Amino acid sequence: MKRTAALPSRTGQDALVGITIRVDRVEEIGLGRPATADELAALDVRGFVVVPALLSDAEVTSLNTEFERLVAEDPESRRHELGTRRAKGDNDNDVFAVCWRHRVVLDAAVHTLGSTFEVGRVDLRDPSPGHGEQRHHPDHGPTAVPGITATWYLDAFTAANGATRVLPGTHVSGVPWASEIPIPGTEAPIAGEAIAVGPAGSLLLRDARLFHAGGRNSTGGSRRSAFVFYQHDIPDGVTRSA
Ligand SMILES: O=C(O)CCC(=O)C(=O)O
Repeated sequence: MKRTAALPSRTGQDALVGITIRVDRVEEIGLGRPATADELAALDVRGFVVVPALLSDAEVTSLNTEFERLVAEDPESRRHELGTRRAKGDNDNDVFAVCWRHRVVLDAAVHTLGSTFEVGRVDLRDPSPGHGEQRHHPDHGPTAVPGITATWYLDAFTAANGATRVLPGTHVSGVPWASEIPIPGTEAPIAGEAIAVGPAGSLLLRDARLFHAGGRNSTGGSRRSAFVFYQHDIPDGVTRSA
């Protein structure tokens, strides 16, 4: 299902997948401050940037309340990925508006994708204690396509709780292994790897071609996040996980 409705209301209608956004509506629908030139340059050069504490404490609290509600209501929430809690939020849920309509993210999407692109639903993920490590992967299928992934930190992301691991520059260079082949040492740092730490409310902006992996949550607490994908054409019903 494709929609061209950037400001849906909460109506209980079908889930919105692949909402089309045009550049001339970004100013109107955008929430918060614009992206800076330095943030967009980091995205170009390294393939990612962490913007610390972009959300207020109140926004993080509301998002976590919604996170817990959706996970509790979804009987499949623990079956999508072993050792994680996962669920999806709808774009017409007002609480999630800040995740997919934040101006920093929309500016990054325009920067990478041009004048028209789509945004997907809001994915929620929380690796349980002792779980969460993934293989490095990009956020596209077998064929590399441009995109932006926005990860919102709903808890502080630390090296101990499995903050996202990224391989800077691999959005351009690729990696010497194929994306679906398990690599040795997934839990050990790989040369050149960066760990995208930040306080709750931070944003990790990634070029979707960047190789990255969720880390293992070695603490007893949660490591909740909400992420949103922007591409020219988001396949309906797509499930992305390593
Ligand atoms: O949660 C993370 O740090 C990364 C998650 C991810 O890349 C995925 O589930 O595909």
